Amino acid sequence: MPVDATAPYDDTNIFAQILRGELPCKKVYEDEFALAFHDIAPQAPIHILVIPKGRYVGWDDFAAKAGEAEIVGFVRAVGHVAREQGLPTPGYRLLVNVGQHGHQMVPHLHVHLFGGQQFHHMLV
Ligand code: DGP
Repeated sequence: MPVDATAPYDDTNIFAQILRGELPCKKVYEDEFALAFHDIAPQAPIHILVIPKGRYVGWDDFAAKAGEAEIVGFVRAVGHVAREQGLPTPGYRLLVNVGQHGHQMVPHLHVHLFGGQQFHHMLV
């Protein structure tokens, strides 16, 4: 079942457990604001999830409640990962699923970074 992105943060969610080091992940980058790791079920040759370290269910509470340093730090972390993966040229795709209609399955904000292939049209 997709999550309710307006629900209170649930500290037992799988990405919270990864952040606390209770579950493993294939980490590609970490800094003060973000952790990036390979998706467990990749949908493209490169499929990385970038998550903020703060307790945000989805895009909306992140945008509303995160501090400016957190927002800037998180956005820069996504860019850093893309550069580290060699993606700015030829390009890549970012995706954020939000709530039920967005089919968000994990209630901790995550940006999907897809690359390594030619994408043709929006995923729907
Ligand atoms: P979304 O539908 O946007 O909530 O995508 C959730 C993604 O999280 C999905 O692509 C699969 C991935 N995922 C779920 N559980 C785990 C896990 O335990 N480890 C990793 N690395 N990825 C996971």
